[in-house]
Amino acid sequence: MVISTWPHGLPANEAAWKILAAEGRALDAVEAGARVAELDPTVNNVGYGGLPDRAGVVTLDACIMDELGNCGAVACLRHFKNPISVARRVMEKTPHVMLVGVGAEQFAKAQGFKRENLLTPAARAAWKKWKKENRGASEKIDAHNHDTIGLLAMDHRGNIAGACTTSGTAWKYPGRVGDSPIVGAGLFVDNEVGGAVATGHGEAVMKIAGSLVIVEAMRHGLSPMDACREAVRRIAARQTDYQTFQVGFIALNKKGEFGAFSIKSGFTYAVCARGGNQLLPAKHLVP
Ligand code: SD4
Repeated sequence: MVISTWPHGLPANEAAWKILAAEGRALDAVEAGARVAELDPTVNNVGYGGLPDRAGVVTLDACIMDELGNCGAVACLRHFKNPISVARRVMEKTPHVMLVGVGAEQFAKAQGFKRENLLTPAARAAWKKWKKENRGASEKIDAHNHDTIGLLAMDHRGNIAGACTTSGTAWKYPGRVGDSPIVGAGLFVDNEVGGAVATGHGEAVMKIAGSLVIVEAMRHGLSPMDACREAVRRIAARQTDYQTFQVGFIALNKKGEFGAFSIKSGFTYAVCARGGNQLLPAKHLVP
């Protein structure tokens, strides 16, 4: 099975499912699913078509994790449409876990990835409008400005892998990196237990190492949904402004049970298994 964040999880799940149904590996499935959202210019918080930073530059963050506990990540990557695949190469072809900025771009180029312009006319127009309105600080991620994709898949061997990819918050400070490429924050997988992925206001997720909290809570017996609820509870307990932003988590355990929880209403996730592919609303803490 495969689960993923937001409505664009549906087409992503389809791509992942093709691999899972053919008895492929969970790692290949989550990469294929993430690439669908990255290449879709209408998904404006991921990959090509993502909204830029305050200087008008699109910078991407991604990480991927396999069933053996291997992981790879890129952060603040410009010019490459599929950061998830670059992250996988970091995992498979280097002794490192994460490459950032210019170094990550040089690595991507050396690995044969094509350098491209990521700023679509629509994203550029949105940036110009933001500049003109001079709204100042980066926007917090709320109901209307999100759509990072995170995926968790379990293959026919029962192995779990995960992927998370984003262009981060719109109008962020140049150089800002969120939770999505940080192993333990935006994504964590422990094949003994399960996996978790985060979406929403990344700073809030990083402060509690959100995905790790969820996997550890599942290790101690919580259901995927209760584990996601526990991570949201920690954010609400420690961050007094939690009602001003959105965070959503999804999780999958070794039994194939899944769940999600968010701070506010409006967070949906896509669940695909043999019976079909459907979008479900997550339970939430506040209306
Ligand atoms: C970030 N968590 O960079 C990401 C953004 C996101 O839906 O999830 N948007 O903070």
